[in-house]
Amino acid sequence: MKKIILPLVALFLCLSAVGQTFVPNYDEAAMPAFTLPDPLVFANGSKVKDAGAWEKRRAELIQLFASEEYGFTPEGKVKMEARKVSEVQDACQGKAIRQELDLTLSREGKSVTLQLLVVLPKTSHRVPVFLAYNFNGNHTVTEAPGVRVASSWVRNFPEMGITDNHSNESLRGSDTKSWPLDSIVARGYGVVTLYYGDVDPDFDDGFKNGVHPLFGGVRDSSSWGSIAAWAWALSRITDYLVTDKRIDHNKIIVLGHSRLGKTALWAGANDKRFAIVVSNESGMGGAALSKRIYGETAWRINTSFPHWFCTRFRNYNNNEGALAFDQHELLALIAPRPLYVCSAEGDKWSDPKGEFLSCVYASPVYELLGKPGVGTDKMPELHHPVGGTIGYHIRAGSHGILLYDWERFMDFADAFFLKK
Ligand code: GTR
Repeated sequence: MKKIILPLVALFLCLSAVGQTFVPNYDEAAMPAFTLPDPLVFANGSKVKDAGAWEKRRAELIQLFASEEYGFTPEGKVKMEARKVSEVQDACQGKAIRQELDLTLSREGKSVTLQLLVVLPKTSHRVPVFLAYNFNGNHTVTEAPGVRVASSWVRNFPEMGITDNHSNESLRGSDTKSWPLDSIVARGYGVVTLYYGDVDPDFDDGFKNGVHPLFGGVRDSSSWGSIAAWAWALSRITDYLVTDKRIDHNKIIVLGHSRLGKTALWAGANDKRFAIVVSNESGMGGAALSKRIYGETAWRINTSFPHWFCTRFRNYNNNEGALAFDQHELLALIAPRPLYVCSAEGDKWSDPKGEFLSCVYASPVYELLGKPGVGTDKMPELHHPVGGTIGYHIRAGSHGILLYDWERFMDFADAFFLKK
């Protein structure tokens, strides 16, 4: 008997050590009691009564999120150089112009090059664009043979022949389902995308690669993590996009799925040039309320991805109740700009209800600023988008970004961009 028990105990200890025994809570009844902080109350207890006071409270919240969760982004400027690498006039069945660009960011003798893919409908007027990272390289979002294979570090994917952290042709067009470019262009929207690993490779390397080294190596417990770096680069790309006369600078939509949805929200919170912010199934550290302890938790995310947040965020491991803020306040930072949040029924890990409730609790800030929020506190049915200046839908299916989602984002954006 001992012979069996001892190895079992050893296995259990081993698995616990690497966190494999984590059992997510999917039971509303098992959630702890919690009180959400009111976005319209300053840390000192005084109330936010008007738009002017909200700007001050907004600044206070940005400091709080930076210090405790995403980390502070350094203030220094980078030099930026754009170089056109390719251009075709017949993309998307002849309806779009597709360009590849190298955007090189340099500082203190170091540089990082981001490879942008820009797909814009052929038209004589300026177009609205979605700015969104892709997960596996520009060559995965289209089957077009000319688009470069990602050259920076990628996750291994042995089934597809990727074993040395370098991508290759086998992934070309592998994610077109998430990137319905023809349909997007047909509705008059452009897409600007790049591989997020160009900005900061998604593994824990002590912040030695990607854009972090441009700002020196000194770090403390509130220094920026990878999400903040990815968010910062979205703003640098926007510095470039506003120089492109084919793009409507007042209609740049920042969008992201999952970890990149967390990124889009933090980018949208910090940079008011993003006219609309879209979070697709961003979950923990994104749109979902942390204090609900439903699905992914602070401990789980900080353990799986120690490089995403600042190290101070680990203080909330199994201790979400101690957070002085919650993610509805991240959404509120986007007010009064339009914000769209979406969930998938099968993506319980991201806590769909927690994402919806975040919209509900961010709404009073929109209302203070004279805009309707999400307009209901009742979780909508599947495929029944709701909302005013905050839009929300939940669809059937699992974690992912589909044509259905894109169509709803464009319906939402049309409602703001096309109105007189
Ligand atoms: C998961 C992670 C989530 C989400 C997701 C994704 O492993 O736990 O927070 O970000 O990855 O980005 O696909």
